[in-house]
Amino acid sequence: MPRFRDSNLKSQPSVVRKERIKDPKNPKRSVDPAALAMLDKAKEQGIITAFDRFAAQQPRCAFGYEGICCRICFQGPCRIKAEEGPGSKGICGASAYTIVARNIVRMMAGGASAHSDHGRHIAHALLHAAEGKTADYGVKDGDKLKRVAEKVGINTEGKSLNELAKEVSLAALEDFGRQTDDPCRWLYSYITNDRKRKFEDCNIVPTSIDRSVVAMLHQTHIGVDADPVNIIFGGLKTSLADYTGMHISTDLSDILFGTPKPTVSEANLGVLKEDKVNVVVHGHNPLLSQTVVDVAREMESEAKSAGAAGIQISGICCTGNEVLMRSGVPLATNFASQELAIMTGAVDVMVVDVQCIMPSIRNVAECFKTKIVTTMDNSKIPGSHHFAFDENHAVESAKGIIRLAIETFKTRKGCACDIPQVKSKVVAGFSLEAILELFAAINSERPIKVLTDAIDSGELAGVALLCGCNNLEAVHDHAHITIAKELAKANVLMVGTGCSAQALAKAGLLDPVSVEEYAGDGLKSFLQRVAEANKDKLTDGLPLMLHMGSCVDNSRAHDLHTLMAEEMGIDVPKVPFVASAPEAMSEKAVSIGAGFVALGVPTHVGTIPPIEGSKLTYGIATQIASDVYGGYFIFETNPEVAAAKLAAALEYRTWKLGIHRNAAAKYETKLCENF
Ligand code: NFS
Ligand code: SF4
Repeated sequence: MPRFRDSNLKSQPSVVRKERIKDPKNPKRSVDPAALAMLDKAKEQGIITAFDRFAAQQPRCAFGYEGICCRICFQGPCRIKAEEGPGSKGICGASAYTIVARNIVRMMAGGASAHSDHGRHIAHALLHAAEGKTADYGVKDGDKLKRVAEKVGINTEGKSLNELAKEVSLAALEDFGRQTDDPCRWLYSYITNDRKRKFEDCNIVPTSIDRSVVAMLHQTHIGVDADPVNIIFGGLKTSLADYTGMHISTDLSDILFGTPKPTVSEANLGVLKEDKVNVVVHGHNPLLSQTVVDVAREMESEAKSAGAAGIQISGICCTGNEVLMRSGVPLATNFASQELAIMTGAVDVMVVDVQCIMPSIRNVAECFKTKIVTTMDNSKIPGSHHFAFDENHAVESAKGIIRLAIETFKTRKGCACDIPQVKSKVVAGFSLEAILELFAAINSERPIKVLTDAIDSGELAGVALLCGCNNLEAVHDHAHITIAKELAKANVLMVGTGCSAQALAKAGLLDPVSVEEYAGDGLKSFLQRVAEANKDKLTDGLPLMLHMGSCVDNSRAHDLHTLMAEEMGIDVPKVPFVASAPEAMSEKAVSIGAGFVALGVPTHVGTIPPIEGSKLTYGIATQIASDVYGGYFIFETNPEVAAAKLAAALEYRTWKLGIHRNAAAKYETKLCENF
């Protein structure tokens, strides 16, 4: 990690392990007023939630927490129990560094699988739509289809949209199963040439998604790789396969459902309506949620004949982000508080697809009228309803789900609900295309220059991506909100995704009025200037953070980073761009984070992943990563200190770039390539 002006700022957390979890036995650990109200209700009614189960799990096993428990073969679990002697290694002789490295890269393989399988599902839907095999989906955004085709090197001339969609989806599917040694096409179409060289030099170019995951599981089988650097580099290859899968998901979802544009909506449990049929979509895949949203619009009259005032759809987790971005559907809540939405008693159906769905939602639903509907072959919860969802039965299944919700509403009608009257206005929908269009109102030739000029002039301190999950280990939403407020004060332009963006949405930080309260002078003038130039499109102004979408849409943020690098004439690790996952928890977060680091981004994580058990592996994540890729991890559990570290990382890059630019001007040379 580079040295910062304040030498107290390091990549290690400032908080010792014992003090990291505030008040671990107290189940009321949230700063969201709606969640707190529901936690009180849960206590009164004796309903157990994730907040209680977190307290029950304390204290956690130190071996697992530090990553030095190995369960890769069943001679174990082996734990590293001593500094030396037989207890200092696993039965097979694996050292702490091998065990920690193997564990963490297997998490990357899990994350890459989840994102990519989602992308594959969408690629199949696009292919079948293009071949006329399903009537339920079709190309909605032909312009995006052409842009993507051109970007990945497919000739568009003289081809119909369906011909092109078929070619693009087949090319995407090839990235999953290519057997030659050519690189993943989506990865190589979007990164800089300098990054390609770097990845080739380090031998971490994935040739296909499936192959890189299989290779990773092989490499970490008992008795294969013991070298932590080689294992972690294998993990980085998998994380670049993850990036490939995420980009495919974003691109093909935009083609099928439209590229997001700024939209006004609301967030938090107050969006649920007692007198309406409430359908909550939860999970990740827009194939399901977008169809439910579209079908619900056509079924309003059925709901009204059942005595409801209409149908209210709202979202949780990333599928919620997908439909917010494209259709302005309000957000109910984010990951940690998913059970609490059911606690309102107002949810008729919670329909789930894949990932981040707590199985406990079914237990909470039992205490109310709520029905849980699962939809995917690979994601079922015992005791819930299942509507098999595939491309050929999408509309039919969505209709069945809405009808079940209407029937449930009939039995719920008249029962008391407890909907906390808490909600905030939200302006979201900032795809990269939407952001560039806003900038184009100021500089139509080179829109991205509006941003890089603002950094060069010192108006903005840089760009930060806020992303990632909730983790019950943290006080729900607190770190997301605190870091956002601190970075806003420091004039950092923020973009966001995932449950992080949802935390800010609920807290009112995606309401443009928050700019006046929290933004520093530079950020304020930048946002106001861009909003002013786009008065016709942005009737409500710009919010403090630009919501770019779900977690797969971190690919949009990477593209912004790459565009900045190209405009500034430098490679990505020199751009003042940082990322933060203040409350990360999932395997997907591990693979996204590792990908960010390989793409040259200083990446803060506010909840410590299980790697502290090996100083060597920890050093690879923080120090060696920085030396090789220019990106590195910053671990910090205190959000104020984390914001200071992120601001310092930006300052360091701007300072260094300034020095090299001055030197280049003074000596009339080109900008040095290797700083
Ligand atoms: Ni991302 Fe989205 Fe949320 Fe974390 Fe889960 S919903 S894909 S993994 S918890 S941000
Ligand atoms: Fe133990 Fe080695 Fe088996 Fe891991 S792989 S459980 S360290 S014997």
